[in-house]
Amino acid sequence: MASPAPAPPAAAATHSPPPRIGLAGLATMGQNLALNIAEKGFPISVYNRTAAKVDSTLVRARDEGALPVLGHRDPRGFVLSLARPRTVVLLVQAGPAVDATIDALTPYLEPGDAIVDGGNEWYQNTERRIEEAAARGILYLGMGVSGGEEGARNGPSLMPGGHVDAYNNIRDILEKAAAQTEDGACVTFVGPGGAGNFVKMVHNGIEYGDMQLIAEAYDVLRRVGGLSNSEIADVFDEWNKGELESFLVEITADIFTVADPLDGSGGALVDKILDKTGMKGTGKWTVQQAAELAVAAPTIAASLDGRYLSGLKDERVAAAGVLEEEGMPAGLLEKINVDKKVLVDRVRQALYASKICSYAQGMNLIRAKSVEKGWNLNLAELARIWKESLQGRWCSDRMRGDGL
Ligand code: NBP
Repeated sequence: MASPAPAPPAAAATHSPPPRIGLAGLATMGQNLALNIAEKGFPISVYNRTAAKVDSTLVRARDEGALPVLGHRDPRGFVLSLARPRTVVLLVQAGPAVDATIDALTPYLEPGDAIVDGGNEWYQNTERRIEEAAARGILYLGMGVSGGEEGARNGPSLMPGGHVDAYNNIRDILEKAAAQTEDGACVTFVGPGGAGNFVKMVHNGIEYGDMQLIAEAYDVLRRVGGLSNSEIADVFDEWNKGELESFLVEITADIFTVADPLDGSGGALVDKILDKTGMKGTGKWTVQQAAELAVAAPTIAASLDGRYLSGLKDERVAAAGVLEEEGMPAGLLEKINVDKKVLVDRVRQALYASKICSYAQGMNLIRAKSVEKGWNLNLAELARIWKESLQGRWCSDRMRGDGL
């Protein structure tokens, strides 16, 4: 086996002019966003608590076109490598890791410098940190980053909120790094305080709803319509050419064509996947906020319930046995006679209508929070910057690892 290419030196010699921006936290998201920014022509300093990720970032920067990435193994050298006013983007695990990273970097930051947390942070943590940073004269942004690994590398949707001057300092960089659409770059200054994180949280909640709706559409086609996997692949492929066109519908079509590599008889992989899922938390926060603000978000709430129920696998298997004993055999629905063509069209229309309802629920929640907090959020601008990922190709979490 070939040995991996040696890493370039961790701290490349000084770059002229010094980078305006640095990024701390080089796991999936940070590494890809740093390479994206460098590729757009902005030199960037990078740092990670564990030095191995600095090395792997430098190897990628070299291999992906000698990109202007400068590696640092210590927080001081990292911060001092930046031109003032400095901007340090954090992409570490949300919660205590963000506080730990801020503590490590802050002693070297000066008034007028800025911290930009790009994680999926609870908006109140951002509001606390804005105040703590302000006490030292440091600007702060909480910036939702959507698009997963692929988006971070090639064009995410960015939802910065907090101190507008921190945004203006790097606006040109963010506009180049973000996904591009015919309606502009998928970034806008969302609003003050924790607005950026709140909007990203609801955006993730909407995606929970989208996934549940697609799963239910599949279930009806399969159980009621009796469609085979290859017929369902064709249906989703066709839907992806119309108003339902989206990354999620596209990958749904694809999964039905994948054979299980461990099944010699060529069975489909989709039928071997355990119907049990978990979550990371943004959907739960969304539903909690909806309840707090007395906003109806039934699609997002149902998607959360679907996930909770999916976790009760043993109970569901036991219940199926009881129902069978009582004369309700599995597959009962498959005995219903339906016109497949009519069913497919009705499910398509239902899916489209439900998606519109789901997005409306999310927007309504954002509007209610905006009123409560006095954020004055521009909902049309939010729809614009989500255009590449959620809808059609609304710019966001391409479901590849956000762990929604
Ligand atoms: P993770 O959320 O897996 O976090 C790993 C990073 O956090 C590593 O750089 C790690 O450093 C650092 N870290 C931890 Br853990 N504890 C630390 C501490 N006490 N001090 C300093 N650094 C610490 O990374 P990710 O998946 O790239 O996500 C980053 C953020 O972006 C998260 O908030 C996530 O929710 C959000 N997000 C992720 C995605 C996605 O697709 N993954 C999409 C959109 C948003 P180490 O290397 O030294 O352990």
